[in-house]
Amino acid sequence: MVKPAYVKLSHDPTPLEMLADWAAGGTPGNWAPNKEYKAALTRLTDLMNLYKCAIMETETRLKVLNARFSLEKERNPISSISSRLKTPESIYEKVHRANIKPGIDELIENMHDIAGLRVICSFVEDVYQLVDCLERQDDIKILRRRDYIANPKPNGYRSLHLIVMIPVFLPEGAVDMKVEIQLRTIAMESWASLEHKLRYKKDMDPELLQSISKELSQCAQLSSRLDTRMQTIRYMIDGFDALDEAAIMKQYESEDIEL
Ligand code: 0O2
Repeated sequence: MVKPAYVKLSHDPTPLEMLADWAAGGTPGNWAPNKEYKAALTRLTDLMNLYKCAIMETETRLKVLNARFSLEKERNPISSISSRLKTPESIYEKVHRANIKPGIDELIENMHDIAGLRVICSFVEDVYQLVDCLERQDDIKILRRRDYIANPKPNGYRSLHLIVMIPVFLPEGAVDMKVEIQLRTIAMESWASLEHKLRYKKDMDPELLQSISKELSQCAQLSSRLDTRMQTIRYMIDGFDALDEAAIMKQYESEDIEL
């Protein structure tokens, strides 16, 4: 198909316009305010709104679970929830980095974290309980589960990541939307946010970088042990009913923590 001649935009394109141009198969700098571009821009605007709604829907589900837990167990498993909608600028950067084929369907298929939520829990057990509850919700489909708590990354990163499909109920019917949920403890969050800062230090002296990475790796081990001990203390406070006291004491004895 021969595309209509490109004309230049009369203003500096916004990141959303650049993304629409990419989706329509345009060439950066040679704008295509043609039919494909206009349709892509309309669809992208709608899509971003849908992702925003998916974040709201997911957040509500998590808050409901938190409320039920707090009623039944007299404590909140969720310490905080934060959410973010990936910016068009960041999506634009990622489609090129990940070499995604131009197109909105391709974007939906291959980009999993446009809508993202981070759930911070007090204890590791809370993370697994929440995931369990989400998995049991009939209309939520788990597309991907990555358990970096059971299997930490080589740098020490721990967190549990889910990619889910959740229905968003609109006046015209339900639409399934993809959402990324990262669940972690307070200790994991504090480690990850510090480590995240390191990722953006591109011009750091290699020796310093190596020594910080080593220090971070040791902190990751300490933070993992801290999570285990905090969980154990909570069991002790709540009572040993469901637990094997001997196993807990053994765990204590085996911990050789240098703080
Ligand atoms: P940002 O800036 O936080 O958004 P995919 O989701 O498939 O495109 P990937 O890397 O295969 O990407 O998925 P994975 O392993 O589930 O990790 C995705 C996100 O987890 C990252 O998003 C980070 O938020 C977080 N993450 C993963 N590994 C690390 C790590 O080693 N350290 C820290 N601090 N965070 C990590 P982005 O888009 O890479 O970054």
